[in-house]
Amino acid sequence: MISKKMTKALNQQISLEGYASFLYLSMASWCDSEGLEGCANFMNRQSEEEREHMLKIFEYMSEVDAHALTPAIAQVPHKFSTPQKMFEMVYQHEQKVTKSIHSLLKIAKAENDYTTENFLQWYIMEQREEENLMRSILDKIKLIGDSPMTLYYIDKEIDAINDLEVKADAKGE
Ligand code: OFO
Repeated sequence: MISKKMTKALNQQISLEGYASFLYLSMASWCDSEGLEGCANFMNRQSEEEREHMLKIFEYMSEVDAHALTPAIAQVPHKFSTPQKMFEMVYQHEQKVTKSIHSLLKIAKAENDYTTENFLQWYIMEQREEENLMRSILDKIKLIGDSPMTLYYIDKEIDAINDLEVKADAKGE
């Protein structure tokens, strides 16, 4: 059994992961409406991943006899002006998620909650990878240039990155 404080904090994390899933789904839909198919594929996959991150916490809480709550999701934005602005928002959100995971770990350490500490290690690694991925995408967009003339190339690049991610997932990396 985990503490009340930890239960509350994990439920907040559920809400954050759920928000990310909806935000990325909204981004996928916007990309689609702009003809950016590669970016839409990438964001759809990210949205799915965030849902998995959320469900993983449900599963864990059930294992430790804590009550996981389905979150109320705040309205996410629907328009993102350019892929660069959109990925800047993604990167910022991932940084927020990382901070939140670190706060959870702090609570687990303070409470000698080794079980939750162990559970959170997966998220620490995941966030490191996610931040790195989003930063490298932003670097690429900056290199190519975010203008109507280069949108086609940006979209192709993001689609290629998505393919690599799908292949890595299939290999279990
Ligand atoms: Fe689950 O927040 Fe991104 O990875």
